[in-house]
Amino acid sequence: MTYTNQHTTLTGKINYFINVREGMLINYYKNRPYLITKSLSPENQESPVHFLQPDFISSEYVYRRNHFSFPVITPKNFTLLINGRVNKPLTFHYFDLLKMPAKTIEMVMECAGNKRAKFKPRIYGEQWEDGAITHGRWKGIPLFHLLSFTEVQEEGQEIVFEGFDAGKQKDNKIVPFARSLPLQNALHPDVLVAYQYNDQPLKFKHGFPLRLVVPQWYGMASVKWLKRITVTDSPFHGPFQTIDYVYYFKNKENRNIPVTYMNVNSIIQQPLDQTIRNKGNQLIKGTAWTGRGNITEVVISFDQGKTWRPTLLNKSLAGPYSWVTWQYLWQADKKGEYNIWIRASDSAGRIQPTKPVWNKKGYGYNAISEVHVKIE
Ligand SMILES: Nc1nc2c(c(=O)[nH]1)N[C@H]1C(S)=C(S)[C@@H](COP(=O)(O)O)O[C@H]1N2
Ligand SMILES: [Mo]
Repeated sequence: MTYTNQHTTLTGKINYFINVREGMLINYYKNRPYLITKSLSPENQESPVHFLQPDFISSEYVYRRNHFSFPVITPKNFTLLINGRVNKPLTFHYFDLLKMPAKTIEMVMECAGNKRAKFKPRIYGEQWEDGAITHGRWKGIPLFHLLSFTEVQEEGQEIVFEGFDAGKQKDNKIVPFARSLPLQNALHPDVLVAYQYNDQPLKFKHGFPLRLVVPQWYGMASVKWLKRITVTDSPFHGPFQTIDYVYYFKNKENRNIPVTYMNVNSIIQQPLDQTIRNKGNQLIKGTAWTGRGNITEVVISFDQGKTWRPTLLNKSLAGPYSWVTWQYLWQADKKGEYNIWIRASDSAGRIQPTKPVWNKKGYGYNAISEVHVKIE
């Protein structure tokens, strides 16, 4: 009897405890975004699009794109060597860089493979949906400023950026993650050796202590965990710009083009593909961005592109590399199923195409954005 009582009480207590605890956990996790895992080793995760609504995406929700496992960072990794075709090779220490005159830029960083999952026929590679993108505030030292100390020689043609991470190629050769920029691009005053994101030191997974940031280019140019910067007098042929990050266009010989600037693009963040249970006004909203000039127009269609109406652009983010948010108030008075299309244009005269430009490795997807909605 006593035993049963005790047992009942204990079970009750345990149940009570489990319920309370679960309740707390449910409350805690209920509205908490998670990254969507594509692979864990190397780590590749994207952000759910409806969590990309703030203008400055906090680090924990920023997509993660890695080619290798993470490097081990020790105090000796806090130095950055600049060598090659320079008059004075120099090693800069992280703490010296923090004291130099810095620049802050607001910009979009998007993976070249963002939206790859939408290509038909399907393409091998990480199946990114819409969330391999972030918008934030990076602070760092303009690269040209560091190069003014080392002095670039006349023969200098390209600048190679090497990260501390490395791994095996198909042929078993170990290569670091390294990419180059033509000298004239590298000297652009907004190309930064960055040490902060959204006013915080970079997070380890996003390149701490130092990463390059290259506005307007797809994310592969923004090399993380910077180890060495080398000025070369000949083109660099590393695998991340000869095998990967090249547009191989089908049926067009000799048309392999390096992946550089971002295409004009957009996402719809509200509504998603969903059923809406009350008719009436619906707010449709999202963002748009480009790697050339700025966004001039975002239009919406409910009839597969036969007619388009303007959306309202919010350009409160004034930065030349910022995304814009757009919105449209839709009077959804009739029940039914709808395809909502969104199409952005930029000042360089580019428009999101109706059909994506299929390429073998699946880069630069920017066809019209689309959601399917049912009004009940
Ligand atoms: N060292 C290093 N830098 C890198 C990469 C990498 O794998 N290693 N990936 C690149 C790619 S393809 C992208 S899209 C961005 C992703 O940056 P994030 O992981 O901080 O979002 O970093 C770039 N820089
Ligand atoms: Mo990327």
